[in-house]
Amino acid sequence: MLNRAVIEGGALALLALSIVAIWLRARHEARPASDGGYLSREGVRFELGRLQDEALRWLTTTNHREIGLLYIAFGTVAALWGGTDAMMLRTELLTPPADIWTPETYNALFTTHGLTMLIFFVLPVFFGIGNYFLPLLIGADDMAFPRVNAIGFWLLPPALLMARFGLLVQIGGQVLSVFLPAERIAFFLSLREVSVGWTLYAPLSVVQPNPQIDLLLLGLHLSGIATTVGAINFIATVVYERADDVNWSNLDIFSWNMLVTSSIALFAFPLLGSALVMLLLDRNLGTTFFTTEGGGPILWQHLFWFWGHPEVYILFLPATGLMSLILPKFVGRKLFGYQFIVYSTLGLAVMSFGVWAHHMFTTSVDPRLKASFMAISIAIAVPSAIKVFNWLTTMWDGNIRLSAPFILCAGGIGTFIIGGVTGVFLAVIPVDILYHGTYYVVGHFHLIVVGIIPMLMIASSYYWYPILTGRWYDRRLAKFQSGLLIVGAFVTFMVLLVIGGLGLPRRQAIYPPEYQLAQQIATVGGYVVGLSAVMWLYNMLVSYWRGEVVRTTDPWNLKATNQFTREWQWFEARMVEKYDMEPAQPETTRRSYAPELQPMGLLGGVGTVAQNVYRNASMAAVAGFTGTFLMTGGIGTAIVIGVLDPASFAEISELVGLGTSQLIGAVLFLVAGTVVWPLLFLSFQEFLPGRRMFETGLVFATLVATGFSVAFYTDQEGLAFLGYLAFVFVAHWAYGLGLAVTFQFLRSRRTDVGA
Ligand code: HEM
Ligand SMILES: [Cu+2]
Repeated sequence: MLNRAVIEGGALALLALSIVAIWLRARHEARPASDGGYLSREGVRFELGRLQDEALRWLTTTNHREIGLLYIAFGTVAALWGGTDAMMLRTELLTPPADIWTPETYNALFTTHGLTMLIFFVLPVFFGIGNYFLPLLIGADDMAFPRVNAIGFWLLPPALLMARFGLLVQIGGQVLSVFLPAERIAFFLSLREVSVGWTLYAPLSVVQPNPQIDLLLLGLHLSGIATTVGAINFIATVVYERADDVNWSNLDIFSWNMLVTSSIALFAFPLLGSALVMLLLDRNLGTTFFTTEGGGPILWQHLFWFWGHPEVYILFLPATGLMSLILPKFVGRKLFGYQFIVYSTLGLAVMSFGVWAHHMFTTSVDPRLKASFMAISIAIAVPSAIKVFNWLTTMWDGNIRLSAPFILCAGGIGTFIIGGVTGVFLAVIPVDILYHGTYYVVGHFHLIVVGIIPMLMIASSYYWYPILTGRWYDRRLAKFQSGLLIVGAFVTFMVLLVIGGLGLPRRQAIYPPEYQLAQQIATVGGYVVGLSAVMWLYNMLVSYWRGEVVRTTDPWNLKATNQFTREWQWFEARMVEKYDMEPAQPETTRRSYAPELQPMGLLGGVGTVAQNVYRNASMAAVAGFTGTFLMTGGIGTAIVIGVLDPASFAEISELVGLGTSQLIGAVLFLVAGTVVWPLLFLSFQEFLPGRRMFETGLVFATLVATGFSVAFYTDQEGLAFLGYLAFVFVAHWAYGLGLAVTFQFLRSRRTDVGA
């Protein structure tokens, strides 16, 4: 067995040293010494003095951009620390027995890994990005309360140190043990890292004697205060500090998301704080909130998840905000469905408080209550899906620029779709009872927390690098790094979904040998993710000194598509003032893709769709009838030759609660084909530029057919299966083309009449 403190301390020290070395070297090469000689004594003193000044400046700053950078640096340190834990976890899993660390150490690793990443990495980085860019995006001079802002940040480092004091003490103990006999440093060997799991479930967290648990609770409490303080500041800034021309209907989506995330945090974190205090009291003063004879261990789970589920949306929403902000810039189209995205964000915020018990489906909570949590948990997928569809539609027919930020956006959407859909499965009680204790859950949430979340953080770091530093990052390295991150994340967590589906329990250092190959693949994937993170850091550090200098005020050529948003306008003004640059002039502009000059107001999008539906209802009915008629031929033939089982129609009527009747099912199917789908098709088609009806019809039909073929599948095999697929798709294509042709025809007649 290896000593955890030695390995982890050594790894972190090596990492820190390399960072310093790379930074110094890059800086040195950027500014060759004039004489190549040694610094004179005066020079040394001067350098020291400068260092002091710099340190003082960073310790006392209240400037929102500097505090933003501090947050980001802090979050990055936490990510490296939590990431080292993760690498150690995955290394242990290379072999079935617990042969590198003891099972106890393994438990400590996954506990601190989870807490460090969720609490000290994700939100601090998003608060950092928010601090830097939100005031620029809304035209504010600074955050509403600059000093409170600084306090909010400076509470975090002591919180992290407290939470991870166990490891620090152990590392200290290992260093001292070189000089001192073991009995003199007994204290240093007594604290251990917490090993009760990141969810701190009672009764284990109450009865385990390790005093580090108390320190951890205090550290988490402090971080909760820091978060609350920061959240209040964001809310006040967005509400009160907006420039005159920024209103609720043209507030950028990132600021919307920071506002909503902060609001969720404001309601959720006090609960965590109270729960932590109660646990502290139980541990130290003999209260019985969470003991069996008192409130019971389940009470802890309620309190914890009442914070815990909203917390996952707190972490996730800023990433979606960045996506909605960055993606349009790289496809040259304005964000599709601004209003829908805002509403879905607000919807998520409310709903996120009504689903917490889906983490408790295997406890003794009353089944009738569980059913309502199941319903809301399934429903919460709707606002998430709205976002995804809006992003996809934003990309539709766009002018895609294959640069690193775009690659990461695409990867983020991909990981989020799989992470989200697996969550919907888990929201179904019987499914969750099977998978709750398995790697499936680990796969589900990591596809989000190692998917869209870090991907969008990194995408924004590249996208805004010119603003941050006035230089370009290494663009080839960045593309490579983005690809690695996406591949690594998919390999690792898809494998975990599979072995979880096969039933392998999570949180175990030891596992049956037949899973070894899968675990090894996941570990290699994990290393790839780690490698890509280090590459990102290298790129950020070295490019700061050696990156190509940005020589235009519009580095992403955003003016060409009328997307030169406020933060870039700020950048331009600064470059003009500081370096006498000329404001960039685009060679061409494309108005059709530009954001509307006159925003429609928050209700505009909903109104447009409603109007659209109303105006086109009769046209939709005719086209729907034609399409459905054509489709019925294909489906009917499939039933007659026996490759499609008509019994599946009964499930439709069952689904809407009308009993198992094939006839009712078939009627509903036809009604949907005649009315619902054509209207949907029309409302979307209105928004698609170019209006290429036939392609749109085919794509639309293919999507519907895919859903149909999954829903109606009844174990056909071999030739029958092929026949089934062929008929389903051909029938739907006939439907899609029928819709498109009819629409085209009716439209042309309409304009004829008009002329
Ligand atoms: C489509 C929306 C989502 C649904 C329906 C959903 C559903 C679920 C369910 C039912 C569980 C409980 C599984 C179990 O423990 O048996 C779960 C676990 C989890 N989810 Fe999600 N989820 C969604 C989105 C997210 C997002 C966006 C995140 C992260 C930012 C996330 C992070 C987590 C985490 C961390 C856990 C595991 C907690 C643990 O350690 O037990 N989920 N999810
Ligand atoms: Cu949840």
